[in-house]
Amino acid sequence: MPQAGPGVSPAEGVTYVGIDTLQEQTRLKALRRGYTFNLLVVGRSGLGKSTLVNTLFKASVSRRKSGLEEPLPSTTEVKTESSSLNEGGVRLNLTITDTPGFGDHINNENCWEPIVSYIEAQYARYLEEEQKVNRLLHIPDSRIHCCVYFIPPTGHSLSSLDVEVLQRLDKIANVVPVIAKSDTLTLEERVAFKERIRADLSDHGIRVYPLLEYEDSDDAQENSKIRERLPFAVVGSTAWHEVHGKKLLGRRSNWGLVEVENKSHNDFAYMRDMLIRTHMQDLIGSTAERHYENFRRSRLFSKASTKAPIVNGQDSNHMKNLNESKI
Ligand SMILES: Nc1nc2c(ncn2[C@@H]2O[C@H](COP(=O)(O)OP(=O)(O)OP(=O)(O)O)[C@@H](O)[C@H]2O)c(=O)[nH]1
Ligand SMILES: [Mg+2]
Repeated sequence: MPQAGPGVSPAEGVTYVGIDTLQEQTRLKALRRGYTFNLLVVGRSGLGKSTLVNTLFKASVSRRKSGLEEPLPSTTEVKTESSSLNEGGVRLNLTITDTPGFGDHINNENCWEPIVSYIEAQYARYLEEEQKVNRLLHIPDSRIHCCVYFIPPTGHSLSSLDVEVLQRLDKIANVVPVIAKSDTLTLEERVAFKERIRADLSDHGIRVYPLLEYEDSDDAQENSKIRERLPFAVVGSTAWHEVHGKKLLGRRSNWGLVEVENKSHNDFAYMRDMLIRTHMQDLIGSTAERHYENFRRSRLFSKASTKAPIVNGQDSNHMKNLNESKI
């Protein structure tokens, strides 16, 4: 009778192969390598994008700083900030890219171009690395996994500029819409505004994350709850306030304190939870599987259709690529 031990399972006569350790092997490898999550904030000028970037870092990354902060200057260039987090042995490199606001000019034609170019440049960079003959085993990932789009808290409907920008962004990235400065709306106004925006998004065929057609049945319930809450009505602040001996991020006014992370005050915590706690892996995966894949396909297709002539029996584009990869 076979003995239980290395190579032999306790069950009689069955040799233990060890495939049940595959999951653990994959987990350990992922832990060692760590995760990268890249977020982009986009919207008109002065809607609180930079404030929200700082709020996210403070609420998710550091709780050490305290006191009131200096007012933020208007953002004039694309700025990327990273932070390395380590929780329970899992390493996460969280990168948030802040963009200058747009929509201030009389003519706002093509004001979305720098943002679209930025997102595509990250895909192009990845593709270039992927196509090298001697490519890196783990290509540094700067692709935007989620684009948080700020809607002005007008209480009316989506403006034509917002529609135009969103129609371009949803084709190339996962877009999560948020109502900026939602503390300026009453609770009833918020509910009505959310409904109006959801209707506008659907009327204009704008597809925001999480997309119904790609979801697993396991995620259906959670995703439908998120969709009912979209766009997240957020409040940003980098100022800590002491309430009952606890330090809280919030915005104080004459009539009280709006707590950033209080779910009955605003949706910041719901948004943060979706981005970091529940949907990060799906945002990363869907960027690679759908948006990057679309970019890759169309880039390679257009490259193939403008293929360089054959020189001395060799495809000159291919030779150029080979030469570049040797450098
Ligand atoms: N009421 C309210 N004000 C906010 C909120 N978030 C930011 N602000 C204020 O709005 C102003 C502009 O904030 P920024 O974060 O610089 O806005 P921005 O979108 O980065 O601006 P640009 O870089 O110029 O596009 C500042 O005075 C902030 O204090 C919010 O949630 N509610
Ligand atoms: Mg800014």
